[in-house]
Amino acid sequence: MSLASDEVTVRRTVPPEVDAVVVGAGFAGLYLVHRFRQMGRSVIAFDTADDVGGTWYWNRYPGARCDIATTDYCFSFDPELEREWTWSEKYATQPEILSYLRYVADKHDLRRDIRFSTRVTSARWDERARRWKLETDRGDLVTCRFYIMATGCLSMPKDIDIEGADRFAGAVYHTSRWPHEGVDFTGKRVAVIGTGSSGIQSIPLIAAQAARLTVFQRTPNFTFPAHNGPPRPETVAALAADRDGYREAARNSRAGVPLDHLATNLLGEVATPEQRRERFEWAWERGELFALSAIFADVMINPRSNDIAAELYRERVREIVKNPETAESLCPRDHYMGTKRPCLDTNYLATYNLPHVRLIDLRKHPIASITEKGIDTVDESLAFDAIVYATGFDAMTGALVAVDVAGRDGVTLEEKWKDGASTYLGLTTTGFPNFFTVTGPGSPSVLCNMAAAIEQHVDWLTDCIAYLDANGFDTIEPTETAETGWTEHVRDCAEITLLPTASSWYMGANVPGKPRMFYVYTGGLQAYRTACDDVVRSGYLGFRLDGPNGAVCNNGIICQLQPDVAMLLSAIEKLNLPPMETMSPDAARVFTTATAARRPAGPRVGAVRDGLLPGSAGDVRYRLYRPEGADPVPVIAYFHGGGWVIGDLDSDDPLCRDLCVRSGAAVVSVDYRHAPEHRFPAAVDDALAAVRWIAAHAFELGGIPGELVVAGWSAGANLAAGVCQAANALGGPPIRAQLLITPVIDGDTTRPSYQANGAGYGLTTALLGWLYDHYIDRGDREDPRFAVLRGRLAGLPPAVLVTAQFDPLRDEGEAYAEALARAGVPVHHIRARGHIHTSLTMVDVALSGARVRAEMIEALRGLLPRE
Ligand code: N01
Repeated sequence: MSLASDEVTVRRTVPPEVDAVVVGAGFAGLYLVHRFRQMGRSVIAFDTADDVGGTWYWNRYPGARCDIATTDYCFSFDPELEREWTWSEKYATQPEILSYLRYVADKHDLRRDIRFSTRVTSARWDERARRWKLETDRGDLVTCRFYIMATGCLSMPKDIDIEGADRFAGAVYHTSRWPHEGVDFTGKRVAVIGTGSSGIQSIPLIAAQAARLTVFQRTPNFTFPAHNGPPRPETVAALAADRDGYREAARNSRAGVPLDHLATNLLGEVATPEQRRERFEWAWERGELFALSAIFADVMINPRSNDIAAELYRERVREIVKNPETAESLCPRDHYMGTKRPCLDTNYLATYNLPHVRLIDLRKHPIASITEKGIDTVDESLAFDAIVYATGFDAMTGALVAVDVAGRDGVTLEEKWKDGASTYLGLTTTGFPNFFTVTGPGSPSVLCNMAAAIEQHVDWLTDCIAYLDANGFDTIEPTETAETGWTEHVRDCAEITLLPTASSWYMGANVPGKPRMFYVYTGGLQAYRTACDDVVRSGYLGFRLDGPNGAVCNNGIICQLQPDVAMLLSAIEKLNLPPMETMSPDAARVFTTATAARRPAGPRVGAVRDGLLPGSAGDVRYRLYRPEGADPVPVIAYFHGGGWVIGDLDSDDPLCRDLCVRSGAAVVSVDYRHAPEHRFPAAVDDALAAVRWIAAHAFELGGIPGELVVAGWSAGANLAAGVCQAANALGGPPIRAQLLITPVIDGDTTRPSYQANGAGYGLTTALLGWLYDHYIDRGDREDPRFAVLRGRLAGLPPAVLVTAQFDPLRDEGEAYAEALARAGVPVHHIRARGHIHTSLTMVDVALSGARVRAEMIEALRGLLPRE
């Protein structure tokens, strides 16, 4: 009998009331018990296992190891523990990690407050008592103020969903429920189903014993050699030199491991073939998951860049695996590299060169049924002595909803999350007061070093509890507003990456019927930590704190900017550039041109041609973008932004390409005369002249006569709106639709958005004032050719109008959308959440803008003739 079992026998009393109940005795549960004790709070933890360890208690299959270097994948809260414990390998084995967790439990005498072999079966919030009431499968009844689920992200095995699975008469194993005494496969015919991390780690070791090993693979995975061995010397040295500094750097890194300095600026498509190979070799040799996502700067966001890296990977598979058919089957093609959890392995691919190992590609030879003797594919019957299921988990939510947790009004977590999990910070959820999930859905968890993520969560939630007590509050619960905002932010972060494109367990796609969403926060640990700290600094923003002296609620949303826009703004702020309004117009133009020259070029279009068209006082330049193909297409006359002072055909070139590709229309970008050399109404007159000319020459431009859209961004949208009004008043040319992207509408700087968004979001109120002054006399500012809101709106062409949440011009755009609708003009108004004035047009820079442009073009298509 183990030490742990002795403890179970001796200490099976459960106090009826405690401050906190914790479910789980893995990394998170252990640290929680420790922290609560330190705070002088009573705590009891439950675990179904008969010892500590959590995931490392259960996952004992051969080859089970961590895939984050163990020098990082460990606690940092106890410096003494750090000095006492030495890891033997870069990636320690499951037994070593389990020994470590046992050591931690012993050192801090944690088992005293843990009840093993006990399942919490139900947890109900009692609103009157303001307490949670819990029951266990051993008949315990416990009341507590705080209920914390530290159940892990990957602890609930997925049901075996293969026909006939219960018929097999031989031995059956699941990697996540491996017998403690181990399994000897010597002389056995073994089947392994599943090639995720568990399969890939165990297959080489099972092959080393088995007489015959057959691997059933549905999806090939990307797997890189772990190059395991002693801990990395530079990490050991860095820890020895400055342990605190190293751990602090880890806490403030993206992945919870201080490796951010290894990231590259090299883009996959820009890299030369030699550079691509060099980066791939670096990742292959580095033996670190982090390296995969750092092969190219854009490998996780740009499909073409990812394809380049993936093809190099496939080449490597073909080099290693001798049988060409097997090699092809092992080449992943149905998902981008890194979008399903990639693996670190030891001799995985080479295992398929062994004569007694065979791969069955289930895409070509699906399983028909499991039989009493083995497995029937559609082509053959195979007999086995043992089947090993490495088929994965109901990840992220499975263990949470497995307990019957009912919050306020008896609503269960399962009911609340039936259409998808929603949390505030991955830590709390509305309707469930005083309830916390450690590494819950919507937190960085499995996309970073879990140990670092767990410590951050436990520190945050225990600090929060200390705050409640110190300030006389009984309960804490997030608001709907905060939770919705966070859920949107989690989705926004995921959507700028390729991650949601795969049918992965990150998406819940491996469990039939599970709502599909991206369950993990992809913004990184550092950004997440900042958000959590900002919530506290803002008086627990988005939480309602309740106590005998009343409730306090600073309702609101944390992280409202689109994540990439926030990054851009912070990068720009660091450049400490002079404000444009302190420059001369010429200097501002030079500056804009220099900035534009360094941007990504935008998508390829069928053809681009520059030309001249007659403006109202001489020729103006235009640039024609044609989609692929020779058929006549609708035409978009486009006016660039730049406040009538800066900007030109080049400044909006990537946007015009994007519009052309997305819409399938020809885009004619027009360069009108600029202020202050040519003040109002020179630009308006040029714009109208240009649209007349474009309408009259539609056929030569490859357009369909009469199918004309007038579009613009910012000041260009002001011109576009003015042209539509002029054409309406003059009886032509006919305009099918107008597309106004974050337009200037009347320049009324008294509107609230000029104050709220006037500084810190790129375009400033000060710069707008400078632009208006260069463009137009104060006495002319009510002229409807500038203040288009004052123009005649009835009869205008249908409009697609885009406003951005953090744009000083937002409110005038809103006002125009409303006014158009009131005047009977069909309006599709897109409110670009989390965007700034410039972000929608920053093609391939602010990636989140692509979604808005897609919506914009979709709306426009609805107004154009069908092909
Ligand atoms: O599970 P998985 P896992 N018929 O879901 C296949 C962590 N972990 O236990 O991809 C046939 O990744 C399934 O196929 P498909 C790590 O985060 C870490 O391996 O759905 N096949 C897939 O190949 C990891 O990502 C370590 O088409 C079926 C496999 O089974 C996570 O845990 C070690 C099937 C399941 O792969 C989960 O890993 C181990 C069916 N009916 C795990 N159903 C470390 O290194 C499923 N599959 C730290």
